[in-house]
Amino acid sequence: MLKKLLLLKDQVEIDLNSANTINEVNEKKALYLGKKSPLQEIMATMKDLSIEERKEVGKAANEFRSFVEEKVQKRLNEINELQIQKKLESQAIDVTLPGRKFRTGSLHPLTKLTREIEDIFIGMGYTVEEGPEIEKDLYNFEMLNLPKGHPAREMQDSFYIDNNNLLRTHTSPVQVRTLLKRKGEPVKIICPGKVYRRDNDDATHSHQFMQIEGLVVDKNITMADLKGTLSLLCQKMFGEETNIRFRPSFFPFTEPSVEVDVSCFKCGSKGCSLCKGSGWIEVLGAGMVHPNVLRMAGYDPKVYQGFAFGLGIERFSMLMNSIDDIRHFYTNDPRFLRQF
Ligand code: 2NM
Repeated sequence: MLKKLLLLKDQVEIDLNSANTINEVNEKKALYLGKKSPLQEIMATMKDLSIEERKEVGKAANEFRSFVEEKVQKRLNEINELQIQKKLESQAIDVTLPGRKFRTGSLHPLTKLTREIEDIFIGMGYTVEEGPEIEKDLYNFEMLNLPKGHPAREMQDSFYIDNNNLLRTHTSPVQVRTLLKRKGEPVKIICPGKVYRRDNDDATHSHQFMQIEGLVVDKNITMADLKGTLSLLCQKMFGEETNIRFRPSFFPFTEPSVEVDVSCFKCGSKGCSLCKGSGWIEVLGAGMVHPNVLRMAGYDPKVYQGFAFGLGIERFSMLMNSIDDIRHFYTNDPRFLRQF
């Protein structure tokens, strides 16, 4: 009987090592220590043995039980260890993999150009003024020398809200508001912002676009100041070599009024498709502030003079970046926006 137990020990180890789950280990344990195990069989025969034999067999049986329990615990520890190992492997992070790209938004190209132009004028001592997009007819037209019924209003078809209010057609009303606020003191401002004109949208027209207008009012302001200012702006925008020229024009709020051309930066004024062979490209409107505008805003035109100008931000950006359709700015395709 004792020999039988010794032989079983080898079998215990082999059996437990082939058990791969906690359940399997417990099954094997029951096989060797449970009710129908050889150990219990041996214990059942104890009552028929002598005291001497009983001692011996009892000792051997206890040893065997301890042996099995020790091996069971050892195998359970191994299985536990293996499970932890497996879990760690399945949850492993490969720190050498490339990270996920984090896409950030960016400023709209029109916002960027607006700020660039603002910076140029801030550098010349201008301040930036803003105002409402819904305007009084009074500020948008009347105080700019465009009384109700004036034929020049037709240059700017408008979106009216009622008889006295409309979506502003230019940012000039902001300048009128500023003149009224400054009450006869000198003014040196630019006014960027969105403006609205009833128009049929196409590659070069939009019913809603962005503008920057500038205004300087002080004593002894002449057209030479205007030309020097715009010359500097255009050199910063289109390159140091850029020349500008004035052509006579008409705006109701300026007298005299001019269209401003820049020498063609694409061909160096030799003549190309961009400048239509002329060597010049029209980029701005400008003029000396009309005495009526000054007077209505509370400035004596005998004492104060002023110059003003206006530019379309989309048109500037299209020229600078060879953009063929103004609608690219509004459809916001990331492939377009990413280029800025
Ligand atoms: C332009 C062209 C010429 C202009 C005039 C004024 C004001 F308020 F002083 F009368 N603001 N802006 C002006 C003059 C705007 O844009 C093409």
